[in-house]
Amino acid sequence: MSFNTISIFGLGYIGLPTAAMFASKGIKVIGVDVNQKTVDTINAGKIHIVEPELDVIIKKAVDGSFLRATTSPEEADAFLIAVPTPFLSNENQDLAPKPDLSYIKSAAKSVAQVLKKGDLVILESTSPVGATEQMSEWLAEERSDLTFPQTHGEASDIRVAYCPERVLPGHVIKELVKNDRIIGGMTNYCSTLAIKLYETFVEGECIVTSARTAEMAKLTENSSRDVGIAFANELSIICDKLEVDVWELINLANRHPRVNILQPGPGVGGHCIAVDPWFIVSKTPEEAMLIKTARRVNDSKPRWVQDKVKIEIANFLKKYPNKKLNEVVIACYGLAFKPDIDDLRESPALNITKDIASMHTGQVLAVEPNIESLNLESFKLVSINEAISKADIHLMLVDHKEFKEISLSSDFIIDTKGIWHK
Ligand code: SAJ
Repeated sequence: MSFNTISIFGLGYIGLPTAAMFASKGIKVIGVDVNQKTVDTINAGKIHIVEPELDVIIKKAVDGSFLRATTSPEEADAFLIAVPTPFLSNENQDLAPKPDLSYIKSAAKSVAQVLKKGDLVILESTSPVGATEQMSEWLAEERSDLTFPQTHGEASDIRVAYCPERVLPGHVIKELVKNDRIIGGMTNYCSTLAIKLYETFVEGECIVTSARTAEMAKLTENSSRDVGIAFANELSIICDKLEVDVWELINLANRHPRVNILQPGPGVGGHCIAVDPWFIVSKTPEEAMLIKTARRVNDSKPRWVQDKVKIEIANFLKKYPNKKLNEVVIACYGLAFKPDIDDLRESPALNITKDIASMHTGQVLAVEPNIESLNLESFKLVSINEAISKADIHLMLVDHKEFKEISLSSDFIIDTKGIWHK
């Protein structure tokens, strides 16, 4: 079977670069998105997200008529679903937030309208275990005239697989091509077809497993990182209490040949690592004790940083008794969710800065070299030099490369990333 036309549902951070990669290989790609503005932007040969190299590839693909975006489904030989899977926050704080599969459901219903015998449907969205089987059920509910792997195995009309993306924001184009790809077909033939599809542009190895294992693999990768970061964050809090330099400690411990501790910070942000572990916890709340605790540890770190700021304000006023509280200027360095990007989604640094601005009666300055302007009134976006010269208290939140050059002589520094420590 050959794939002449591929349709990708969800033209966001994963769907759009994936569409670009297929189109760059001369395959006809139809991108489907519910957002008309996104569709119009892409059809104009432009992009609505920030990702290095992507703009050039999309322009070429659209100019060459290999990529076209639309809001309604069209026939294709393979369908890739890359829609968001957010979680629904639980009113009961003790319970894990539940994944929201409604975007997958509506994409599946949309795909079902144009499915024909022999088509391949791949779910790429990060999903709880069992979501691919559920998606296949939703397809079957809509199309009783076709057969699906859950009832007809290898003989089914439609092939279904789960193939998670594992690319790092900021390096998406390179990683889409070079990373190994997990291929979780609902049957062996589903996997064979999925490999054939990805081999169009993937240079990494395509490794076959079941759909459920592929789903769990994606969640495991991000949960493993979350647990690792939680360990580092917990160490940073313990070390602060014991007056041990956590950065020196981690460097020393990491000299052991079998120890590799990650870096502490102000908390875990972004739309993957802070979310995906909950997909495991919500399915197995009794068993996933470590994963749940790691989430709680990382989620509690921003509050700890704010408490540190309060202590530092008190120390400052003790040293300068003539100053009033509302005269104390605080500078926050970095707003993005990680270094050297402009992405503010689920950013602990942004949330900490906002919270400090709402708690503190004095001026709060923020420095974010990757962002030119911000529509927020509670704090002022300033240059590095202005922050250094005006602030009384300096709070390092994101280790952007620009901040590593800074040399501060102040006694009032809170360095959550360890780049200014002596
Ligand atoms: N962080 C730390 N300490 C560290 C490493 C990271 O505090 O030692 C923080 C970062 O500052 C950030 C958060 O963790 O706030 C997440 O950053 P990240 O670089 O670890 O991960 P993401 O969210 O940009 O991308 C992850 C990647 N997953 C893994 O590395 C296992 C990526 O490969 C996935 O494709 C992506 O999630 C995804 O889409 O799931």
